[in-house]
Amino acid sequence: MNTRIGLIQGDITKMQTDAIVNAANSSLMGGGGVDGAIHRAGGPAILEECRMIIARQGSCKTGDAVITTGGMLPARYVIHTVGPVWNGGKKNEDEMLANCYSNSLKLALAHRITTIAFPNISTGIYGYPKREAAKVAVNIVSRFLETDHFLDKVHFVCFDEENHSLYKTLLQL
Ligand code: AR6
Repeated sequence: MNTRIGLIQGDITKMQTDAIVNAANSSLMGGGGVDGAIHRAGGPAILEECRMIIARQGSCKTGDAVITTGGMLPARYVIHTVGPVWNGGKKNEDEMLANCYSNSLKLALAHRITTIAFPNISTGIYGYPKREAAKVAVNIVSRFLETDHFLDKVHFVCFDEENHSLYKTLLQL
């Protein structure tokens, strides 16, 4: 059990952390699932900044992360990352998913963010098996925290009971 990792079942848009992470797509133009919920709750400022990012750098690649304001959300920032679409497991999905978490955490540190909340990236519309995704997420975040001493708390926010129970077991809570 790592006291710098928290587990919550609920809606990530309600999190009062410095940043919340969005499971976006490479266009950064919004979508369904958690992406839709974040844009709805955060308002148009987020989409406006996403547009500027796309104009500057082009699309956001799988595993990469970018940062915008949180708009009307309680969180100050939204870190948008693009998870892999599940393709059977032999297309480097695990590495790309791990990159989502580590690149989001690196970006958080660059902005002096100390509290951050992650959804279960790729486990909805993108079809990544929940158990496999949870193992990747817990491993990479735990490893990251071994060498980082700046972050206070990383929350995993699970929307559904199945993910919540998988994380509970993996985190030994
Ligand atoms: N708070 C926390 N978690 C949530 C919420 C919420 N409000 N709503 C859904 N989830 P998904 P993906 C969970 O489909 O699989 C979008 O259209 C959900 O139960 O949101 O990475 C994007 O634009 C699931 O466990 O993201 C992309 O096109 C997890 O969030 C595509 O979907 C991720 O599910 C990304 O697919």
